[in-house]
Amino acid sequence: SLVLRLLAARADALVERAAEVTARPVVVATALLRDGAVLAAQRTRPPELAGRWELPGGRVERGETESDAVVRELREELGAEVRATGRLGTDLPLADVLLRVHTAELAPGSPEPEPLEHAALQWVDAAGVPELDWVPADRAVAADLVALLRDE
Ligand code: 523
Repeated sequence: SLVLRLLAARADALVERAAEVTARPVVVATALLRDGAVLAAQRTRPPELAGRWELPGGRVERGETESDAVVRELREELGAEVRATGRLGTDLPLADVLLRVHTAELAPGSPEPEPLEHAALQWVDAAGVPELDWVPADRAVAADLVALLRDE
């Protein structure tokens, strides 16, 4: 009957909405690559991560693709213009988010990256990657990062 079909459609909409609400938000981390090196950024917060190094990035906002988030976060955090070029490694489940690593390159004419929201920045080559004090989640992609840098 019409009533049943309307109820079924309403139920489908509710299930879809529930999936949206319970899905873990995605945080993108960006391996910004140049001349066989990756840009590492030193966190200032929270206290347990401060001083340790990460691939810059942040939470994907509603209505934004992951590539959009990479471009926006690096503009906000580094004052740089980048292009997202691909993915690296597997998704890393953190406490309440999913960390997904993207690769990127500086756009032609981009300003040089600056630590607008980090304590410091450094370009790290394949030999330097394993030596750095990465935040725990980023440490998990170090081997993939080394392989990528060696291929470049
Ligand atoms: N990480 C992480 N590695 C990494 C990034 C960019 C983020 O382990 N390379 C973690 C740290 C936080 C969470 O992901 O637990 C959110 O990252 P954050 O704080 O850099 O992103 P924001 O500022 O967009 O998100 P909120 O602080 O949650 O607002």
